[in-house]
Amino acid sequence: MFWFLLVLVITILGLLGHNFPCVGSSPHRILVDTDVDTDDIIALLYLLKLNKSEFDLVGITLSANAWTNAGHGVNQVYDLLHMMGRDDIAVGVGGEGVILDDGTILPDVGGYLPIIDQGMATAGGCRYRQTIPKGRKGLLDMDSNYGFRKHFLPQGNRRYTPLQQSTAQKVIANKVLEGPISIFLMGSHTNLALFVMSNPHLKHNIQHIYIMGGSVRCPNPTGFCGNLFTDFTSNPYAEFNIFADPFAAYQVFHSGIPITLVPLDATNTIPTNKKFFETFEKNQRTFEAQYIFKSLEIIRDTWSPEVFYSSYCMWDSFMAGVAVSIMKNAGNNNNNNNGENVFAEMEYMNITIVTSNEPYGLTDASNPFFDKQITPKFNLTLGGVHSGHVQSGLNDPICMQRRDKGNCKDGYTKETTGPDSVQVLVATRAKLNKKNYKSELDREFYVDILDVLNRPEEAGRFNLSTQFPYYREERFTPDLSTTQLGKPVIFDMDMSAGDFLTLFYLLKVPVEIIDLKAIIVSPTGWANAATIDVVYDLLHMMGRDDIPVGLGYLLALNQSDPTSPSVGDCLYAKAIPQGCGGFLDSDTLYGLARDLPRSARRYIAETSVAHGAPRNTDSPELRQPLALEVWKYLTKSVNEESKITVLTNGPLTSLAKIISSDKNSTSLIKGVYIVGGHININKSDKGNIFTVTSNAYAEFNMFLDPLAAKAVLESGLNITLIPLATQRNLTSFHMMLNSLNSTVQTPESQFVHRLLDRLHALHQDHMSYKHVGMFLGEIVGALFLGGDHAVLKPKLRDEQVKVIAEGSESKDGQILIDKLHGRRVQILESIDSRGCYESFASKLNDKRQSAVIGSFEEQRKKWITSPSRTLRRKKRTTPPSRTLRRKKWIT
Ligand SMILES: *[C@@H]1O[C@H](CO)[C@@H](O)[C@H](O)[C@H]1NC(C)=O
Ligand SMILES: *[C@@H]1O[C@H](CO)[C@@H](O)[C@H](O)[C@H]1NC(C)=O
Ligand SMILES: *[C@@H]1O[C@H](CO)[C@@H](O)[C@H](O)[C@H]1NC(C)=O
Ligand SMILES: *[C@@H]1O[C@H](CO)[C@@H](O)[C@H](O)[C@H]1NC(C)=O
Ligand SMILES: *[C@@H]1O[C@H](CO)[C@@H](O)[C@H](O)[C@H]1NC(C)=O
Ligand SMILES: *[C@@H]1O[C@H](CO)[C@@H](O)[C@H](O)[C@H]1NC(C)=O
Ligand SMILES: *[C@@H]1O[C@H](CO)[C@@H](O)[C@H](O)[C@H]1NC(C)=O
Ligand SMILES: *[C@@H]1O[C@H](CO)[C@@H](O)[C@H](O)[C@H]1NC(C)=O
Ligand SMILES: *[C@@H]1O[C@H](CO)[C@@H](O)[C@H](O)[C@H]1NC(C)=O
Ligand SMILES: [Ca+2]
Ligand SMILES: [Ca+2]
Repeated sequence: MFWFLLVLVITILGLLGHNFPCVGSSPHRILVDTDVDTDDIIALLYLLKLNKSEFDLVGITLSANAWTNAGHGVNQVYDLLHMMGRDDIAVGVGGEGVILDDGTILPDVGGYLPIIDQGMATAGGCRYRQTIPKGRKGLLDMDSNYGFRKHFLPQGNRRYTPLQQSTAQKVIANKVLEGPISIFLMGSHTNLALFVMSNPHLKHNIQHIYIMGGSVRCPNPTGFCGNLFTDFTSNPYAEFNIFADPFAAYQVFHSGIPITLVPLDATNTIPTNKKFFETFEKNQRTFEAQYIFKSLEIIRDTWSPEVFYSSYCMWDSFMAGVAVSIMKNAGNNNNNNNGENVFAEMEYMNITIVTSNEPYGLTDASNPFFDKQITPKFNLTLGGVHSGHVQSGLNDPICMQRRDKGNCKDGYTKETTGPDSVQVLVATRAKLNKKNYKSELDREFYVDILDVLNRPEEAGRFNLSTQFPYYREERFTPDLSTTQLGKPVIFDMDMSAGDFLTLFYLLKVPVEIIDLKAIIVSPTGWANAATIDVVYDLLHMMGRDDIPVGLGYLLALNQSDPTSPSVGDCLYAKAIPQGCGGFLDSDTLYGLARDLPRSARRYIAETSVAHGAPRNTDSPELRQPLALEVWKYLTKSVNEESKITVLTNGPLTSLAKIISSDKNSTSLIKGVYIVGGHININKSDKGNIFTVTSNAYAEFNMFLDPLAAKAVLESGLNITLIPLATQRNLTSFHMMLNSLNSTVQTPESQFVHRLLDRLHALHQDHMSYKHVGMFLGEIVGALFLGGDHAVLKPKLRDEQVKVIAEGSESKDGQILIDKLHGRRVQILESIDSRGCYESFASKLNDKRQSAVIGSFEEQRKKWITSPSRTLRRKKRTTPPSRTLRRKKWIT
């Protein structure tokens, strides 16, 4: 009864709101769907600063199939909201739902993939996404907001937690059900399209959709209509937000819901020009203004300033301004059909979204809506606008028929008349500043945004360093001057869960046995590049801020584009799920990364002219070193006795690149321990690539970069392979947890215990986590390298092997025994699992070489307590057995 009444009340309220929008003076409710680029952050902060009784931002959902990686994006949004005192705003991302072959959309589809490629999993190709750089000026910079996010934003309690995170679909549904709402789209349209396609009965509650995206009337100042700067040669028409999922955009535009579009046509007329930038520099009276200005400053300094001033435009923020002004003018009568507003000239245009290229009705292998389908997916019409050739990638030959100009138009917001067009209100240019003669800023919106961001009302409460009264950045390094150091080792990791377990272990092996010289991260595996910050934090916790961390290559060999090397295909990387158990979880270390203390070291886009930047940034010395630079630096001091041992726990991309770019490198490497590879002994002995069913016998670390595996194998290096069969001896969460559960514990063993506990629970609870057991075996390489062989009882054999790397998805990464042409390697045939669990646990529980700062919680306490008191307490609790003495620098 209660529920019935509640539903009735909500329904009545909904109806009232819908039919009589003039009732009372309730605020305009807004939901933002964002890809968390810097300009989205500006737009979000702008909206959060508005008078809440006029504009109420009620929900934020993340569009995670283009310019942001879900785990990094969602935590950045949580931190932004915490700064603004708005922990109440619902945030949605991802979801594990699927779309069936017949077009049935099951609830909670994650939106990680464009609708055309969405099937039964969150793993999948990168047809459109491949135009986005994975590294600098791309996902790495968005995920970290150029490195400035970790430096500035406070940390609150909200964060991504596996299986507890609200999904985008749920948040949209809840907010739409609660009453009339306007939706602002600032990224791809996937989330909203999925919502309207599966909930047509709720459309009436969406009053209006405001969109930043598209490019209608050509050309823009670059000479092209679109902005696919990495892919003009195949598609000069599209703009990124629409291109990320043209079919979704089509669904949104043709949904019947009123639409206002702010395309590049308009945003090109409001760049972040020099005058605006300099005025902004002098006007940073709030934390949010500071955050935005400093972000823009790094962007300017890492781009060339001329390019920045002319082409870094106000995209999403301008849309937000125009939308809010239109809503304000509509007033309570909701009557502003011509979109009167103070910031932009508006015009009605009839447009459509191009989702496939003429001639239609041709089902080549490019179009999964029709290809191999008995009835086309979603009952689409054969011969209709969705049935032509769909751009398949950067070098799609069909898109490059004309010399030096591409002819594919996927994602083009094309002006057209006829039955397939929709009438849309379009912003054509930014209005000049007529009102405010005193201001030197020549656009109305320039004045407004600085005014809004600097308002004392609804201002941010703190940044990271003002959140805590005794905040300081420290660096911990051990004093090893009198220690006889052991074997020099480089650890090359892809930041999978098992690699973090491995790293903890390596740091616990006495430095007299293993001297961990450097870490190389290879972001061609289970985690995205920005996760390098988790590595920095772990090292900080363990008092090892002295260990250099080099960022490896972002694309597997032969995957990068010959003309735009920063982007490329994902033939192999597409095997990693985007959602649960995949990137989302690795990037956040299953939600636990934020429990590590925060290191002062971090990825940062800052750089200097000496390293190829157009100008020196504020702190060029903070620049993120690359894998090859770390390698060069280490090998300067290598001699015959101190040759380096390499342990790889991921794809071999970085190692292969190092070998090929430094011919002397092989003579400096003593041996390589490779965790990975599968040698099947019979048909039923399968590999572990569970997402690529056609390839039954490969193992991930080989498959993710087969050419690199081949290059390393054939390099003549002394290789020990720790294959899947041996790793698979370690699959018991129970035994591992039990061995760690001793009366003596260290902060690191507690952390590892929590991580394993969580993996174990997820493994039991949810289909999407069935594979996580395989991460346990990743520690075997380090154990073999640093552990006691009497306990581990390793058995080795020699074998001649080769790895398949032919560009064939169904065979690549498989290892074959070949007595004639194979390379001789040592294979770790078996290792005692009990010995492994015990060695691992006893090292982690060892009080020596233990954490210098146990957790973020401990760091937080230190930052809210006066330093003199902290020192007294520290003295009492420091165990005398610690061999690593601590040195601190306060920077
Ligand atoms: C916010 O808007 C309401 C209603 O229009 C008004 O009463 C109030 O004074 C405004 N607050 C501020 C700080 O402008
Ligand atoms: C945080 O805010 C304080 C006070 O405004 C400022 O001095 C400091 O520079 C800010 N921190 C950063 C990293 O910008
Ligand atoms: C758009 O189409 C409508 C009919 O669908 C037509 O009345 C109108 O004139 C068209 N507008 C433009 C700008 O072509
Ligand atoms: C496709 O059409 C058939 C028959 O008209 C209908 O039963 C089915 O629900 C439709 N499927 C979708 C996804 O619209
Ligand atoms: C790299 O890929 C291209 C096709 O994109 C192929 O022709 C070439 O053989 C590949 N190279 C290697 C070494 O596999
Ligand atoms: C390789 O070693 C040779 C001889 O030691 C040296 O002359 C040469 O400079 C080295 N090359 C590189 C790239 O370090
Ligand atoms: C390779 O390294 C192993 C120890 O890691 C050693 O026993 C073996 O002799 C080395 N092989 C060669 C050819 O150097
Ligand atoms: C750890 O040990 C304690 C006491 O010995 C026990 O209560 C607890 O259940 C154990 N936890 C696990 C995960 O085995
Ligand atoms: C697995 O571990 C057991 C001991 O727990 C050992 O007897 C066996 O040889 C190991 N097998 C492999 C393949 O490592
Ligand atoms: Ca955006
Ligand atoms: Ca790994």
